This record gives sequence, structure tokens and C-alpha cells, in this order.
Amino acid sequence: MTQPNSHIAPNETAEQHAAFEARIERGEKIEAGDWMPAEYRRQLIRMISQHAHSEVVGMLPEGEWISSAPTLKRKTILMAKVQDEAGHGQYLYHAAETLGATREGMIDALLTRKAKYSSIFNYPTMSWADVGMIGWLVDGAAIKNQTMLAGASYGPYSRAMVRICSEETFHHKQGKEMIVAYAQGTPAQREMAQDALNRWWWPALMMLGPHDADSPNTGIMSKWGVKLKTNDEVRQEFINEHAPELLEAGLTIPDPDLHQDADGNWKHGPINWDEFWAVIKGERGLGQERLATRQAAHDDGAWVREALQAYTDRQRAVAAD
Ligand code: FAQ
Repeated sequence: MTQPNSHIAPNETAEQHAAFEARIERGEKIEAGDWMPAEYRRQLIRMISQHAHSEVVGMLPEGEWISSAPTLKRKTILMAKVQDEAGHGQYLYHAAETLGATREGMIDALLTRKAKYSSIFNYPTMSWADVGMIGWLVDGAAIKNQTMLAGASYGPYSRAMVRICSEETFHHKQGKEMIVAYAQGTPAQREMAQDALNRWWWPALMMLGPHDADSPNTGIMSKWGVKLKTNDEVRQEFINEHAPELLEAGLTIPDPDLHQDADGNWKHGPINWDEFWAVIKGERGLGQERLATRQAAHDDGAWVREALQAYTDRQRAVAAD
């Protein structure tokens, strides 16, 4: 007996799904006006909007350090990086809007916790070295994931990823440059870099999502050509690149079980998934504070939205006359 396809909505047919999947199989991009299963649309809105929220909330941990940057050069670089993240949020909200999501709906979902954002941004930035470690590890993990997503089957998302990845590559380089300099600097700088690695290593591994066996969305997202690699595959790529580089910089990775296997893959010890889920739910870390900050920014921006609406209404009235 053939298994019924649970992703076929009542008003969809198996033939429509087969034609859609054949397009993906041929490597065609799905564009905004094309027919797509309702579940494909739902999954993309979920993932792209959460990605957009992550970019915007992701401005907060680093933004806190702009006024305390040690030199003018470092301050300018950090300001540019934080502004880039706002731009990434903007591209991604637009990509989700091509699927029918509204900006108001997405922001409301963020502020009411119906939508998630990346766990990594609920960790505090406790020293200046955290800014470098975020660039090296968090942007490093984000790039591994997003280079894969640049090949995603949905055209507007994949094209946004190409632009975002080129900017994230610069972020990654500046973070690595900063940490390597501190790791080879004064004893106090070395200690600051090591302390930052101790706190960011495990959250960086977690941000790439639960193990494949615990990832309910990977199956359908892989079948429909959105995720071209699984969470564990991307995590392995991330560790293989970053573990040897961190060790070469003279730092110690805070995982006593970390080792290279016969195939040359760096294998990590057990990840604390209880911490991961608690951080996402806002039970640990800065989840409550981050959302309160976003809520305040949203409230403060109400007059801008009202002014834009008034301007649009007036333009429409003039056009109607
Ligand atoms: N945090 O079934 P899966 C950045 C949720 S951007 C919170 O494996 P999926 C740039 C997941 O949503 C970083 N929640 O899910 C930057 C799902 O819940 P749902 C963000 C997480 O979607 C750098 C549930 O767990 N990147 O860093 C997390 O197949 C520096 C089950 O998980 C993206 O968003 C997590 N870490 O795979 C900015 C990329 N992991 O929605 C500033 C796009 C999982 O069913 C400074 N997203 N969950 O309620 C993705 O690639 C995927 O969504 C994954 C998760 C890989 C994150």
C-alpha cells in the first residue's frame, strides 16, 4: 500500500505535487507567482521570517559594544557590521513577503514569541573579545549554513542568501583577525580571547539546530530542495574548518572529547540540548530582555510607520483625483 502524502492539502492533487517536485529535481528555481504546495509556502515563511528576526535581534549583542570599541577603526568596522545585519533582516523580510507574509504579522509573531529567532543571540556579550568571537564563530556558522541555502529551491530566498553571504564573509574575516591578534597579544588579551571562546563554542555548535534525529523539519525541507544539507552535516563542516584554526591561534577548545576521527572529521562531545531549548524558550539567557528591547524599538518607531501611512494615503488620494 502506498503511504498517503501528508503534505498534500485537501485542495491540492498528487499530480500538482509531482510536477512541482519534478521542477525542483531539474534544478529550476520556484518563483513567487509559481504554483507551490501550501506546506512549502508555510515552511518557507517559517524559516525565512525566523532568519529575518535573527538578523535583527542579532544586532543587539554586538550593538551594545559600539560605544566601547577600543579604537576608531574597530568602532567603524563594528558599526558597518551591525548596519549590515539590519540590511539582511530587510532582504529577508522582503523574501518572506513574496510568499504572502505581512511585515506586521511577522513582527507580531516575533514579539509574541510565536516565531523563534536564533538561540545564539540570547547569550550576553561580556567582553570586547565577544565581538570578535561572534564574527569568527557565529558568522562562521551562519556562512556554512547560508552558503548551502544559497542553492535553495526558492528563488527570492536563494538570491538573498548570495548577497548576505558575501557580507557575512567580511564579518567572519574581521572576527578572525581580531581574535588571532588578541590570542597572540598580551596575557590579558589572550585570557579575554580564551574566555570568549569558552562561552561561545558550545552555543555556536547549537545554533546550527538539533541533531538530525530530532529535527522535524529537515525531511520535507530536504525533499523540496530548501535544505541541501542536514543540521549535523553543516555542523561537521563548521567544526572541521574552525577547530584547527582556533587551535593554531593558540586557543583551547572547551571540549575534552574533541578529537579527529580516521576520516579527518573533528568529532565533538555531547551537546547540552536542555540548555539549547531553555535558551530558545527564554527560560535561560537574555530572551526576555531581547524581546523587551525589540518591543521598545517597535513602539518608538510607531510614529515613522504612521507618517509613512499618512504619506501613502495622501499620494493615493492625489493619484485618484
Ligand atoms: N535557534 O527541525 P529543525 C546569523 C528550531 S543568522 C532557535 O532542525 P529547521 C547572522 C526550529 O526553528 C542565524 N530555534 O528546524 C548573524 C524549529 O522550530 P519551529 C540564523 C532553532 O528550520 C551573525 C525547531 O527548532 N540563521 O547568525 C534553532 O529545519 C552575527 C526544530 O528544528 C538562520 O535562521 C536555533 N539555533 O533547521 C547576525 C538560517 N535551531 O520553527 C548577527 C535559516 C532550530 O518548527 C551577528 N534557518 N530551531 O517552531 C535555517 O537554516 C534552519 O531554520 C535551522 C534549523 C538550521 C536554523
